[in-house]
Amino acid sequence: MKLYESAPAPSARRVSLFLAEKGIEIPRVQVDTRGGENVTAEFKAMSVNGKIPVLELADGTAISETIAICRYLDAAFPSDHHLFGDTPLAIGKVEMWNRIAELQGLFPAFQAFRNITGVFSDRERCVEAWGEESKQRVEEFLPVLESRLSVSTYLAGEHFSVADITAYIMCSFIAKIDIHIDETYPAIQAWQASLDQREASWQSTPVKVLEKGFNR
Ligand SMILES: N[C@@H](CCC(=O)N[C@@H](CS)C(=O)NCC(=O)O)C(=O)O
Repeated sequence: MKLYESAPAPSARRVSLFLAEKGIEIPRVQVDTRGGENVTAEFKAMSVNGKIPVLELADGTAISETIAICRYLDAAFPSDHHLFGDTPLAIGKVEMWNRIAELQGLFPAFQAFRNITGVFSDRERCVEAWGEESKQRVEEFLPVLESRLSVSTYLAGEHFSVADITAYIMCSFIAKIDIHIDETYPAIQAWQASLDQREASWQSTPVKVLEKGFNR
């Protein structure tokens, strides 16, 4: 099993935090996305969306999409640490909050960053107005997050879940579009601080084998 990633990228960090929480280590290959390694025909032959992260299994099967990778890992390495919930109600709530955090927070943040900065204008059309609109949607989502975290320890309830990983990554990524979690958001700040203290090492990426470059 190999994980193709670009370690500092937010989608790669989501998988890294999931792995750290589960205590799983897998070999990783660093893909230079800014340099366009992920848009080569070779990479696209493996990765259906042409993006990182991609998990390649021993038989060559490739799984794209962050949450699909996390779900695969969760099933392949069963443990009592249930990041997708462990009861029908918990599973439903985790799914709900993870989708809300993605659809209303993280993905608009990606759109804002990409369309405002034009970082990937070598491979996609960038529409600055769409970037600004997306940024505003992120700003409008923060009060939703604040109000949820002011009544709940974690996003989906009293247990830490993959939804917290998604929202946490969003909250740190938005600095790139000049949105900051300041004192207007005390509940978000307290939740961020508590996640920074988690036992699983969130600050360092556990890397077993670090290869540079995409060589198949
Ligand atoms: N929906 C995908 C998004 C993945 C994604 O946007 N990956 C970015 C890095 S965070 C990437 O590969 N960017 C390079 C590019 O778009 O060419 C997922 O959740 O895995």
